[in-house]
Amino acid sequence: MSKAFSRAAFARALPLALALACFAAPAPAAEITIKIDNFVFTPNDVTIKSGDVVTWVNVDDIPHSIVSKKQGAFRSKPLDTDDKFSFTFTSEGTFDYFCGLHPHMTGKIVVAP
Ligand SMILES: [Cu+2]
Repeated sequence: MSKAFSRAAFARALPLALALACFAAPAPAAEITIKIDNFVFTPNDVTIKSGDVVTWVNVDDIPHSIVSKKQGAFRSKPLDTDDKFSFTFTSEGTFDYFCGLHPHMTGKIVVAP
């Protein structure tokens, strides 16, 4: 392959490479919904990516809350029926949480790179 040919091929391929690079850009943040019903967080154990948003929705007929075991990571106020609480996870790791009103209710968010 001559230098001239490869340069021309490179020039032709460049727009395609740029287009692919755009597709390779970080995916938009996903939004994950966790339902609270009958004293259970569903899904209970979720793996997400850094930047994703988790929204808890209380569809139970009594109040619940979301409290991170890791002090201060996140904490909702008590959620009445149909109330929501959202948190954007920006650091990797495992975040165990529980209901502040019923501590036996637990769940886990794993934030992968
Ligand atoms: Cu609760």
